[in-house]
Amino acid sequence: MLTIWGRTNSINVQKVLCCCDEIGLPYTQIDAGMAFGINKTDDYLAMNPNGLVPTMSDDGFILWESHAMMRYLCRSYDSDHLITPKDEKTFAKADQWTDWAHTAGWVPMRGLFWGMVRTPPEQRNQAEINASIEGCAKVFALVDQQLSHHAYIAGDAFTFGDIPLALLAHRWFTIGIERPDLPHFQHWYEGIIARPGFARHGGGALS
Ligand SMILES: N[C@@H](CCC(=O)N[C@@H](CS)C(=O)NCC(=O)O)C(=O)O
Repeated sequence: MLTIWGRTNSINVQKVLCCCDEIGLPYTQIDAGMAFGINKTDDYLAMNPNGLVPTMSDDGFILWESHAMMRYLCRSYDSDHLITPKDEKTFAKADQWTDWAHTAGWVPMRGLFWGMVRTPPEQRNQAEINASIEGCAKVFALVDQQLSHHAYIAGDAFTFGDIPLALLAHRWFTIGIERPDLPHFQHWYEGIIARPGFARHGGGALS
């Protein structure tokens, strides 16, 4: 029995939920974090001493860090290889882009997301938001270039590596800003947002 703690508007929780939905894996989701609380309680901290979401229990096996959770779920449960490449090199490419979404993609997106979605208009710092837009445009240009050669980020098939990037893309294309034209990135995003497994938790309104 799989239990996932974390509010459904968190990008890191969404990565894990999208992964389960794409694999067709049943789970129980429990709201936790921000307004829901729970993540600072002793019971929660005993599972995840960081006090962050998501956290997962697989029949008592506790795991945190969204990317470690995605890899665990893919390797343990995706025996049909729906989103988990059989080939180690393709797996490594999917893994590379998954971590890149954290280390390169989220850095500028965090400023844009918090500035535009979680800050009231009268309190926004437009200079910081503009710098975040510029940063996002730079990293997404790199993704656009990759997607000019391949249908998906790790090659010709959809993999778990597309999930973190598509969650960033959803924020990029949904937040009301002026964006440079990145046609391959946009085309790829439109294909992914149409996938029921992704759209259920990855395609909603931002909050
Ligand atoms: N590297 C961690 C980051 C976890 C993280 O920063 N989670 C945020 C939500 S995206 C959080 O717990 N924020 C506090 C809260 O929701 O109360 C992961 O990928 O799981």
